[in-house]
Amino acid sequence: MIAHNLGYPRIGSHRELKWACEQFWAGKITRQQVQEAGRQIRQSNWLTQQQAGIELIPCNDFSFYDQVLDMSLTVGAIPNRFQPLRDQLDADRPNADLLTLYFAMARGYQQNGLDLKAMEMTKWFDTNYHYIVPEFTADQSFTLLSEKIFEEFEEAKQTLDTVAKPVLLGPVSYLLLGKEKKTGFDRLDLLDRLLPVYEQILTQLENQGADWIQFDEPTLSLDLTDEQRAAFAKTYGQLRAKFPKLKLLLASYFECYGDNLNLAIQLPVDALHLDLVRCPSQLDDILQPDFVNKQTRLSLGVVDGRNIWINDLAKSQATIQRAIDAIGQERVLIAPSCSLVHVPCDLDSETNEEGLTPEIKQWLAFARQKLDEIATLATLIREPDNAEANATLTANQAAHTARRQSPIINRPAVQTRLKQLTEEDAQRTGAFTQRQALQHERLHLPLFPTTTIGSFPQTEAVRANRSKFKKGEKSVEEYDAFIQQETEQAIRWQEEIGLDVLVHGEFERNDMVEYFGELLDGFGFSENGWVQSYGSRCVKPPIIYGDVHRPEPMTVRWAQYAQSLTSKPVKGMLTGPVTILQWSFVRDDQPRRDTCLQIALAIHDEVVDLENAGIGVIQIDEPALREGLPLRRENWDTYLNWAVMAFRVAASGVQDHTQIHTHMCYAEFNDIIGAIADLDADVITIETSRSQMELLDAFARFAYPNEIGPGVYDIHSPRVPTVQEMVDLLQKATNVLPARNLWVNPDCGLKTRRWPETTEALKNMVQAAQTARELVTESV
Ligand code: THG
Ligand code: ZN
Repeated sequence: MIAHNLGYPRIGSHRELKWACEQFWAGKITRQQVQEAGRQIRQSNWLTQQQAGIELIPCNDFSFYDQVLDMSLTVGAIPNRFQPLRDQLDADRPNADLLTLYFAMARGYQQNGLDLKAMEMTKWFDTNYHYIVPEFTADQSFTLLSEKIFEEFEEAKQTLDTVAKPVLLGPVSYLLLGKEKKTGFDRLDLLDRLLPVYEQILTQLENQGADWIQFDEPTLSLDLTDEQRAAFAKTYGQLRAKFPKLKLLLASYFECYGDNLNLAIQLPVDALHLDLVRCPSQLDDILQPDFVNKQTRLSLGVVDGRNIWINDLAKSQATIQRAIDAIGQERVLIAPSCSLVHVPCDLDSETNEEGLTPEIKQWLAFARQKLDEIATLATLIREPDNAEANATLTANQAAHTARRQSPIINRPAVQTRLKQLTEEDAQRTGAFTQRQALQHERLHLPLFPTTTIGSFPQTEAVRANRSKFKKGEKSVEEYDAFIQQETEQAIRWQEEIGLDVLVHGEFERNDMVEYFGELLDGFGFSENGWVQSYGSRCVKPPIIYGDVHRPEPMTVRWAQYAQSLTSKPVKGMLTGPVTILQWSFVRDDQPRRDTCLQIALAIHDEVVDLENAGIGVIQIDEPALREGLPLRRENWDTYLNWAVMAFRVAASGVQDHTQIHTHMCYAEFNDIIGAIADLDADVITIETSRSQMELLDAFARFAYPNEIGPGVYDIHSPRVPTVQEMVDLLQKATNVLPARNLWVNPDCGLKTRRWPETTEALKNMVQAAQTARELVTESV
C-alpha cells in the first residue's frame, strides 16, 4: 500500500506565486527572482507532503501559470504567431528565456515592436480553474522544448532524498483539450507525431531514476467516441511496450469512468486511479473477476479534492478495506479524489472567527489537512491498533456527529419552505408579451435601450478603501461615505454619457459571489482560502455549511440610494442562485439542488424587497449556468431542470411591470438555448465577443422570444470600439431578431477596465444606439 497525492496547490499559502508573477510582469523583479519564488513554493510543498507522511509525492504539478500550457511548452506546440518572439529570444537554444515565451503565450505580448495575441483560455472540466487551450494546425510538429519536468524531478530528488512521481497530462487528453486552428483535420491524427516526444520524456525520466509516472487523462470521464477510445488503447499499448519497467499510473477524475471503464481496465498500466468521491459506485464495478485477476493496482481517491469538508475516515477505511479484501494490500494506493489544486492551502491560516467559527473549522480540511487524512488512513490500515490514528478516528467521528446535529446547520423554517415549494413559485404572473407591454409603459425606454452589465472600474482607491475598512483602519461611517461618493459620481457620469438604464457601480462589492456569501446565513468565509482561477488570479469561494437564510436585505440600500439620485431607471444587481452555488464550496450532506433552491429563496426575497423599494429593473446574473453542466450528457436534463427552477424561483414574486434581466458570460450557448429560454428573463445580456454572428444565429434559429442584449463590444481588451463597428453589429442583429427586442450593452462587467477607455467606449456605444434607431426609423 502506498499513500500518495495527485497534485498540490501551487499558489503558496499566502499567494506567493501571484505576487511574484505580477511583480515580474510589472518589471519589478528579475527572472531569477521569480524562478526562486517558484523553487521555494515547490520545496515547501514537497517537504509539507513528506512530513505529513505521503510516500509517493508528485512533481511537475507546479506551474507558473497552467499545467496544460506547461505541456504545450514541453512538447514545443508553440503557435506560429509567436515565431518572431522565439527568434528574438533565440528560444530554440538551450537555456533560452522560455519563461518570457511562456508568459507571452498565456497573456499576449506587446513589446519590442511585437503585438502577439494570447492563447485562448477555457474552463477545466466542471471546475472554476481555467487552462490555456493548445492550438493545433494540420502540419503541427512536436519537439521536446522545455526541460521543466526533468529539472523539477531532479530538484525534488535533492529536496526529498527520494524519487518523486512526475505528473504529466496524458497525450490523449492533451490533444482532446486542444483545438484545431483550421478545419480539415482531426487533432487526434497528431498522436503519431506527439507520442515520440512523450517517449523522449519518459526515456530521460527513466535515466534520471524515475519509478512511477502519473498520466492525467481526465477526458476518460467524458463521453468518448470509439475513435477516441482507440487512441487511449494505442497510446498506452505503445508506451507500455517501450517502457516495461516504468510504473505507469493513469488518473481520471471528476466523474465515473462509466462506459469507459472497460477500456480503462484493459489499458496496460500499473495503476488506475478512481475518483471515489464523485463516483463511489465504481469501486464495486471494478472489483470484478476481470480486474481482480490482473496485476493492476488501484489508486483509491477517497479524500475529496474538490471540496473542503473533513473526510469520513471510518467510511473511507471501510472502502479501502473492501478493495484490499478483493485485491490485497500490495495493490492499493490511497489518494485524494483529484489534484488538491482545487482546494485552499491550509486551514491553519484561518484565524478570523467571524468568518469561520471554531465549530465550523472542526468540520473543514484544506489541502494540508487532507494530506494528514490520507496518511491517517494508511496508518489505520497498516496498524489497526495505532493509538494516535485511532484517537484521530474517534475525534473525526465526533466531529461528524456534531455537524449532523448542529443548530447552525439546521434551520427548520428554511427546510419547510423548501419542501413547500411548488411549480407556481417558479412562475411570473403574466406571460412575457403581457409583461413586456407593461414594462414598456412603465419604463419609457427608447428603441435599442442602452445599459451596462453592472460593475464599473475598481480603481486602486476603491480597493485600498475596502482593504483599510476590512483591517479596521477605517470606520463604517468613513467607508460608507466613500462608497456613497463613488456611487453618486457613477450615476452623474452615466447620465452625462446618456445611458438609458443605469447601475450603481458595485463599488461596495469585492467578488460577486463572496459579497453575497458574507451577507447570507449558512455561509462561512475564509481569510486565506484562495484557489487559483487562472494564472495569478484567484478566488476565495464562500463555504456553504448550513441551511441558507437571508437575515436582512443585502443590496437594497445602495440600489435605493442610487435610484434617489436620478429619474432614469437604476438596475438592482444580484448574483443568481446557480452562480452562487457553483462558485462556492457546497455542503456535501444534501443534494446540490436543495442548496441551490435555498439560495434561490433568499434571492427571491431580495428581489421582492428591491421592487418594494421602488427598483423597476432587477438583474440576476447567472454567468455560471453553463459551466455547471454535468460532464456527461445523460445528466444534463436533471441539472438543467433544477437550475432553471432555481432561477425562476429567484425571479418570480415581482409584478409584471418589474423587468427582470439576467447576464451570462462565455459564448457556448447552442446546446442549452432551450434552458436559457426557459429562464424566461425579460432581458438577457450576453457575452458575444468571440463570435457575435454564431451566437445571434443560435438565438435566431431558436426564435428566442424575449429581449436580448448581445454584447456589442469586448470588454476583455482595453481597445475602444468605433461607433461604426457597433452600428454594423446592431444591424446584423436586427436582421435576425426583432428590433424591439434588442438592447445595447458591452458584453460583460467593466470591473477590470480603467475609466478613460470605459468612458470613450460607452460614449461610442450610446452614439451607435442612436444611429441604429435612426436607421430603423428610416427603413420603416
Ligand atoms: N468570481 C468568482 N468566480 C469566477 C469569476 C468571478 N469564476 C470565473 C471567472 N469569474 C474567473 N475570473 C476571475 C477574474 C478575476 C479574478 C478572479 C477570477 C481576480 N481575482 C483577484 C486576484 O486574484 O487578484 C482577487 C479577487 C479579489 O480581490 O477579491 O481578479 O468573478 N467567484
Ligand atoms: Zn459576463
